[in-house]
Amino acid sequence: MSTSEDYDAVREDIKKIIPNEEVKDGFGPIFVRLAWHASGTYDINTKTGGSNGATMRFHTESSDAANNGLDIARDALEPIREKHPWISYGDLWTLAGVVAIKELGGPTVPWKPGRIDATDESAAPPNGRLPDAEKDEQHIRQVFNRMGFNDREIVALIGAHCLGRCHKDRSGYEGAWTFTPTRFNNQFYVLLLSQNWTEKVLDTGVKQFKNDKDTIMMLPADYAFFTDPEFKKIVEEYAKDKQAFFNDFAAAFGKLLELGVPRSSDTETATC
Ligand code: CCH
Repeated sequence: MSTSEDYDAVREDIKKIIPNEEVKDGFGPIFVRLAWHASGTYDINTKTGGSNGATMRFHTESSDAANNGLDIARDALEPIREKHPWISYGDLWTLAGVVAIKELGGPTVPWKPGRIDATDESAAPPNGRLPDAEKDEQHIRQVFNRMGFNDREIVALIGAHCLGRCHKDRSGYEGAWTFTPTRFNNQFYVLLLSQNWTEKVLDTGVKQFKNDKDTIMMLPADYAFFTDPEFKKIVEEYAKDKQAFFNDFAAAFGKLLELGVPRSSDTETATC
């Protein structure tokens, strides 16, 4: 039985590899994306998908176009798994996201171990469950409602786009959302409201939004948080109140990582 000291040792090892001179933005942002994509396949109706099982180890899920580039995060974590072979991949990937948020200046996200790795591909959810960056607010609500999130939680979660960037060779999109892509803050909301966003078509034919100086970007799906009046109200609140964002983000991200994780009363108390 692993103790909380064992998990602390894993946390320390994750912290050590997050800053990396050779990797743009280090590994923090991509660890957050890995934790989210491992969890965001959950379907509340069929109770399938989610981080339990770590099914992104299998071809079906790793080859979903939405997961392009996440092999970089999984490979970076592999030496930590080799050093601590008792930890499940599901726990390691979600913990890496939580540690990254904290290391980059964000809130403490509640996290519990207990994910059990699936042994074969049959546990993997079908492709296409993650949100499509090209789409609008109707699609976003559909996808996040399927996971069990309401408007306020959806707006809080998208604030993670303060971190990292889009890579042309991974998603087809290009650029960072903020001027501080290695700091967890409420700049996604501040910039969404304060910059003048216009359409930009990349040479690949992909459409995104740029600010006047073309130094930062928004995806069409991000821009929907500006145009949808209900989303926008919450965006305005988080742009003004960083603490409200941090509190709501920590709760929503913690909930995301728990989706589909079996909990008995025993593991329920083994918080970490
Ligand atoms: Fe995201 N995200 N995301 N995202 N995402 C991308 C990158 C990151 C969408 C699309 C994209 C969330 C929600 C959405 C991160 C965290 C979260 C990319 C670029 C696309 C496209 C990938 C690339 O090219 O490398 C869409 C659409 C939605 C919802 O509608 C949520 C929720 C979270 C976490 C809570 C992070 C972090 C990144 C940066 C990764 C990096 O490598 O820098």
